[in-house]
Amino acid sequence: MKNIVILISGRGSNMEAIVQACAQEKWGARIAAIVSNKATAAGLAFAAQHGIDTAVVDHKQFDSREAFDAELARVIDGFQPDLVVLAGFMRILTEGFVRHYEGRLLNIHPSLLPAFPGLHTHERAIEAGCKLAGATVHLVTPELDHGPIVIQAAVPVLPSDTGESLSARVLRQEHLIYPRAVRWFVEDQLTVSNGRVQHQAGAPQVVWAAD
Ligand code: NHR
Ligand code: GAR
Repeated sequence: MKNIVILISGRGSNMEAIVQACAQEKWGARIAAIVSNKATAAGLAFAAQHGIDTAVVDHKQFDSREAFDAELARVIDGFQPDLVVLAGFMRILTEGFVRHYEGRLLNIHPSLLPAFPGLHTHERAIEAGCKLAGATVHLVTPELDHGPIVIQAAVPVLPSDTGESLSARVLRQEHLIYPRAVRWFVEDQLTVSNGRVQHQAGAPQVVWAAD
């Protein structure tokens, strides 16, 4: 049984999608804990209701990123993770933290990377006149939003879109691709070479969504 630890900062809808897929599809894995940097994160209540261990490491209690990341890693390691999943986790992680979890740290980013790393991706895609937007699941490397890409979903940007309407369209696809990527990882179906991730049996690593 592999242990998955999920890091959140807020709503936790991607975390919910992973928890539900893990149970429904009977993965050979368990969600060992949900860890948040914010005590008020709504996702913590969902986790507790589902009998999943939770922990809070409040970044505001630390005077450096290194000190926060050291405590975060200590708490995570207490759950003996095979995989650490960033799901709407909003703190940039230090190189030391990322190296500690190298090859077993996944993130979902709400853009078609390498376009729009960082924050406010939907507003930036609309502002740039993009006709396509989407989400990317990638392995985390020290350079923000630059790690090897596991799967991407693409959606149209409509002329009437606001950041809110576009983020809702992208989020529906996030809930599809993130559980799929996590399942591939825990079932050892991914190979990484030269910074590229391949599904060993050739499962499609792109999702096209019209709506
Ligand atoms: N850390 C590393 N080293 N590499 C990545 O690829 C990371 C990471 C930490 C988080 C998620 C990420 C995203 O998908 C992620 C990927 C937070 C920020 C940010 O600017 C940027 C990207 C991501 C997450 N955070 C501010 C900070 O000062 C705080 C913003 C806030 O609290 O709202 O850390 O987009
Ligand atoms: C998701 O859209 C995720 O891709 C994004 O925040 C949202 C979290 O929603 N992540 C980032 O922007 C990381 N910087 P959720 O808490 O409901 O999963």
